[in-house]
Amino acid sequence: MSTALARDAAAAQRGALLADALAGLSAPRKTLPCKWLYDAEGARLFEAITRLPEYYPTRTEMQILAESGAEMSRAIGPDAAVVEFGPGDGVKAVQLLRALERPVAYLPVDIAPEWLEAAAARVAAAFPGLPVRPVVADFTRAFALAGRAEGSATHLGFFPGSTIGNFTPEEAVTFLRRARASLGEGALMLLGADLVKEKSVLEAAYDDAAGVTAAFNLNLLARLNREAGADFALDGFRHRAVWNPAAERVEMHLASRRAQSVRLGGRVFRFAAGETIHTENSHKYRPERLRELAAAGGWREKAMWTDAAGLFSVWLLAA
Ligand code: AVJ
Repeated sequence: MSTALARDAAAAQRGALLADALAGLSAPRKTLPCKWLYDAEGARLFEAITRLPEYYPTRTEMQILAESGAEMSRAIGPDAAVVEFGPGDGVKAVQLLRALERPVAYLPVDIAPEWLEAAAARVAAAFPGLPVRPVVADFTRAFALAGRAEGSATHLGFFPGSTIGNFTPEEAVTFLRRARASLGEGALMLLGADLVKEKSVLEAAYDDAAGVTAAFNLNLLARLNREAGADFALDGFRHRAVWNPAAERVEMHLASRRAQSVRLGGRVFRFAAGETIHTENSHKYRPERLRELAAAGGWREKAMWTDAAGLFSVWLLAA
């Protein structure tokens, strides 16, 4: 991407960050959208999370992709164009593309151009002849895939990592509907979803002993200071991760250690001691709930794979 385009994209992102922060901190229960956790520092910290002993999702999903890749490939068929939502570092895409028969293109979709470039570069290096077409778009909103890959038998959506869990179930249905519409006729979707399990395992995965997840969560405030001119005292908040059994989700919060006020965008936001900013939901699914969700989004189950311990699931859905 040219530097001018990158600069425009960065300015637009800062504007959107400020608008979201003003709206979220004005709400009766303060909240910030979790997509803003991923600036360069957040991405680096998330990468470190995926290697923590407590954080089982990444390695479990990679293991499922490795062990069942051949079966997935047979179910998907040849000549697929892979459209990945939130590609991260592109490692999972490489794993998937290796398993597929004659993939025809790779289209990573993300709001952060710098992330797209990392994923695109990794995939291009691993598959020199493969057309790689990054799409800068916020897939949490309505988006279009301008000019779908030509000559492909199938557009295969790829949404790994249980990122679907960061949506509320209603938002997840909306995302699935939109993805179905943009992927078009005969589309498939390979979807990773974390499964409901014991509270202690879930809470440890989001509140690790080394404090990496705490640093990841607190970086959101540091980012608001850096990019939106806020004046959060970083030692004034602490990380909390709690399993909400009614909503079947792990919630991340930043809890104010004391009564304090924070300036942002010309406004002052007051915090009571113990008051929290809700920064992320990570919904966990039971297979029957996931099936319902997929159906509401216009998809039916073709196959499902899980690990021996039943920690994580990978679904092949058909439009
Ligand atoms: C973005 C879905 C992969 O919710 O598990 C990890 C983000 N947050 N630890 C998740 C996250 C805290 C993660 N995913």
